[in-house]
Amino acid sequence: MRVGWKSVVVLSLALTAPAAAGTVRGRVEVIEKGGKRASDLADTVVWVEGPKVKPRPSSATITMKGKGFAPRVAVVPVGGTVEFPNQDPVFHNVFSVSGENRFDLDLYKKPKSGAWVFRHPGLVRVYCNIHPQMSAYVLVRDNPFWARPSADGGFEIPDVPAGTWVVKAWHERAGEASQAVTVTEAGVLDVALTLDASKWKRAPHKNKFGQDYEAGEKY
Ligand SMILES: [Cu+2]
Repeated sequence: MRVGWKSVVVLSLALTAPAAAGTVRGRVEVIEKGGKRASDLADTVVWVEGPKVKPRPSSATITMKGKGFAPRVAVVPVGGTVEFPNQDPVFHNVFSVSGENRFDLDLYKKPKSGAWVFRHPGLVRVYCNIHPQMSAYVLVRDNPFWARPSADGGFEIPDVPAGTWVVKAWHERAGEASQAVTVTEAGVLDVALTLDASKWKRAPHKNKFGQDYEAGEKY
């Protein structure tokens, strides 16, 4: 029997139909000094590593105000822009030396602003070259499967393709925790990640030239 072009179209549609996907749901906890659970998980991020799905374009804004960054943690997809407006009456110099995502926006204040397009997945540590106490983080992801947990640590990431992946959680004072999951249409609903911030100590960082900040600037 001759296969008409219509059958070929139907067959190829079937082959390219979206693969099965499920929800990844769970809870993150951050353990503070003395073994207490942190009550504020706002600056925690959870994501799924592995699925090759292009993230939707999006951007973020981190404002410099009162010699600090707000918010202190932003997540953008690869190719996403972060705007860094300066609302202080003094100059700031946003920079990072985090691998391929290194950048330097030089000195500016209002009405000038600065922005950077992040092109490589990973965690980017953002500082100001004038004020060592200023720090923020940009997490750059190569797929759309990330979430910010709610205050109680609960999170839900929908539409994760079926397959075996790694769920990761991050907090600036605890680093990363991870768990392998196998996602099916039924989802994975019991991910439990513990981030240990109990051993964290504030450590000075270098300026954009790789040198210590001048004495007198507080951390
Ligand atoms: Cu500054």
